[in-house]
Amino acid sequence: MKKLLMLVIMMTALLSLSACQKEVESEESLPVNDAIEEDVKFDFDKVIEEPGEKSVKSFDMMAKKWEFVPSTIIVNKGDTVKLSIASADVTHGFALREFGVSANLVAGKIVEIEFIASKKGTFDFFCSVFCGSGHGSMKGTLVVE
Ligand SMILES: [Cu+2]
Repeated sequence: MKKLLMLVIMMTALLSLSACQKEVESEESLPVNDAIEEDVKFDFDKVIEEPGEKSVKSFDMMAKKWEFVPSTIIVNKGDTVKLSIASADVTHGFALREFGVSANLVAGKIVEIEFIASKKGTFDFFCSVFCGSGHGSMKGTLVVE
């Protein structure tokens, strides 16, 4: 009777031991799963960035003595920015140095300007054609988020 009890105890011990081994095996296979998840995450980040780069932001703007209306433009990094600028009185200019933009705004005409907001930051644009006493303060701001 004692021998049978011992046998049962040994069997139980063996069974629980093999159960432990199984757990260890499943833990060993985890790093492989982690590696796959990291790859998926990397692709996911890429997808998030791409739609922003393709969007187009269009603005109608008025230039007049001595301001731009609107004077602040907010876009996202990567946006294609299209400005349709009309001068209401005399010839003005539109200059945005950081993006290589410079144009004359002849009175009575609508001038189309297009550039890509390729870097984040706050940038000043200004009138580049002398237009009178307030010329020096004829400025606006482009915010690229
Ligand atoms: Cu001016």
